[in-house]
Amino acid sequence: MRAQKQIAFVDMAAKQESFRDAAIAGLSQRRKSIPSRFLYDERGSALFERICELPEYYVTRTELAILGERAGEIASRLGPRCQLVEFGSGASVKVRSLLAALSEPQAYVPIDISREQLRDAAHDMARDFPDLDVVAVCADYSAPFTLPPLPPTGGGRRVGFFPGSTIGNFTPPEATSFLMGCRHLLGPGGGMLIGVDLKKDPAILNAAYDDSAGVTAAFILNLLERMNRELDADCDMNRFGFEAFYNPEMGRVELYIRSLVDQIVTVAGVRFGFTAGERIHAEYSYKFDLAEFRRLAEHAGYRSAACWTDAARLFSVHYLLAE
Ligand code: AVJ
Repeated sequence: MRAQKQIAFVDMAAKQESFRDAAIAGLSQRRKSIPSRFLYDERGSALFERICELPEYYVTRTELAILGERAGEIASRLGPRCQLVEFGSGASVKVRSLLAALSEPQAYVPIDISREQLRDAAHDMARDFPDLDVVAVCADYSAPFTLPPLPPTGGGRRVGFFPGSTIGNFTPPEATSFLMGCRHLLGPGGGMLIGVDLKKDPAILNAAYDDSAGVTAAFILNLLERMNRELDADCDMNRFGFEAFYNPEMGRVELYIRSLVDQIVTVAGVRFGFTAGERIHAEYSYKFDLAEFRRLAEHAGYRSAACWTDAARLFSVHYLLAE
């Protein structure tokens, strides 16, 4: 019997870059761009949840199916008394089947930038997994040095969990340094369980990222509406459009906001000129084949220990071990 489970909350979010600074810096560049993590305000998070239910967006349901069907195999790979650290835990949905399958998991460390969602999820997890220590960390995990030292392990392996193919939002060099940062954070013998979306017929990708109901367009254009709400901006939503396509040379889906006319927009008191057709880059979603991702992981100092895919080979879940 364990003495007592605990729930703790560590708030590092004060150090975060503000949306205002990021928007002004991004719009001042020759090629305008806003970091994709700013897509996820309350409205953006709700729109993303709707994306996950779209018939065209196979990503979430395929990954959940792999994690559910292979939970036993995955759990035996990770071993007993694991400490699970989730990067970008959101509502802590995907981790549940894994935690339920693990043998005597010791601790769950959800890391997320959204304070309220994190607090709610941490309480739900502590309630539903009463033998688990829950240490919630409010932080921007894409800047690994902002994370506090993790609680000590109970003899099992420390494993990072990074589902959703969120790794695909990083460029390959960024993904490599993120994985290196995780390796240092997790310590010797650490593991990473990562969801990675696979290369496939571009028609499937184009449909998944430019859905017929226009939910992805609303999700991306919400960046402008968020600027209107929070930064006293005056973006006219009738003067902007949405564009998304798979770029096979770069192996990524590219998502943009496009100015439909020549115009000047004011954001937080700063004026930005747009020519007709000019774009704001909002997100990349890199796709990999299995060997490509293994190579990237090796560059970051891991060896590939296992990999699971669905029958149609749409999506993959990789288990990496620190060398
Ligand atoms: C949550 C970053 C994995 O890239 O598929 C979905 C985000 N953007 N549709 C993805 C997203 C547009 C999603 N990730």
